Amino acid sequence: MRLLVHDSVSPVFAPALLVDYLTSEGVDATTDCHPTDADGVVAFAHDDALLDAPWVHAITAGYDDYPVEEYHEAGLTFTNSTGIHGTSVGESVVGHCLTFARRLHRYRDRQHDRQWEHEPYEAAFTLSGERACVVGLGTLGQGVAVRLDALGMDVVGVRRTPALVPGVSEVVTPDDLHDAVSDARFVVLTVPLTDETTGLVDAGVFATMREDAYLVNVARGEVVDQDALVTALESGAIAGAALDALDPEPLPAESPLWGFEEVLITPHCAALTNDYHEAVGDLVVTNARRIGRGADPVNRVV
Ligand code: NDP
Ligand code: 7N6
Repeated sequence: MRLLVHDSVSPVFAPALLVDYLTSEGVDATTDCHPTDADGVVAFAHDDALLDAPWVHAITAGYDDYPVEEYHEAGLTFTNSTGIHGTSVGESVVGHCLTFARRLHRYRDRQHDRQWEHEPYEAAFTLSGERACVVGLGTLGQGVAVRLDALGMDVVGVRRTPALVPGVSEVVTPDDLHDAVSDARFVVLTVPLTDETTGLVDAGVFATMREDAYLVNVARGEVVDQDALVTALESGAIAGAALDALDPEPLPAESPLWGFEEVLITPHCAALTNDYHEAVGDLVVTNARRIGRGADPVNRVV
């Protein structure tokens, strides 16, 4: 079994890091062959040459940018990296919520002006006792839920299968999204981008949210109606937003979202961490071995 680590992974980690890790685990890997000559390709983005490979592994959980139907028709095996982001994204979301509650973003803004000044007395709050609504309760959602619960928050969740998961006190289905967000201080988006979730958070949802509520989007930009978000922020329908996923990416310089004091924009980095290549590598090794012995790979999409 010989694997190609595709150059598209470069924005996330140096391809050689994964080649070295796979080699150390006894899997033959290179950055330098054509997909046709490899038994599998590890990629961050699709290109048509991947259609010539028997197996493509996405280093991401989201695969909304991949032509899954074409892969299916081409008869290739396609696997993703769901399962590895609970800790990194969970900690990032805790950071977003704490930043707003403890006003850290405003102090950091003022630091650049060497300004020693308190926030208004009413502005600071504690997460403990506040409610979060987490939309999507897979790896990301559960990673978020257990951490916010540990900070004393009441966490409710939304998913299509209304089964409870650790850290969550109540789960409802998407039909009850409005009810679920209506009394939450934080609404956290951790769903995949699908036909059902495109534009899920729209003007109606913002109208239902509390005026002191924050949206946290670590899913995909398209899950939110971004024009409606700008309107909601301008009108004070919600208090603010932490946005790690935007539409489009990078967010254009002229977007009004850059300018709000209560908006925290991060460049799709909530999952980035210095052992990301190892977490992906472990999945790739597992699947290389499984495929090698004719077993079904884990995290199979098609
Ligand atoms: P999982 O497949 O583990 O979880 C997805 C969850 O969403 C499940 O609980 C599923 O439950 C729920 N879900 C699916 N459709 C709907 C719907 N229409 N309404 C409500 N809930 C729904 O995926 P991950 O947690 O690993 O990743 C989720 C997404 O997060 C990725 O697809 C990706 O887009 C994004 N992501 C972003 C990262 C970042 O860096 N910002 C990092 C990693 C992922 P059920 O089936 O019961 O509905
Ligand atoms: C860069 C982010 C995912 O879907 O969006 C994330 O896994 C990946 C590592």
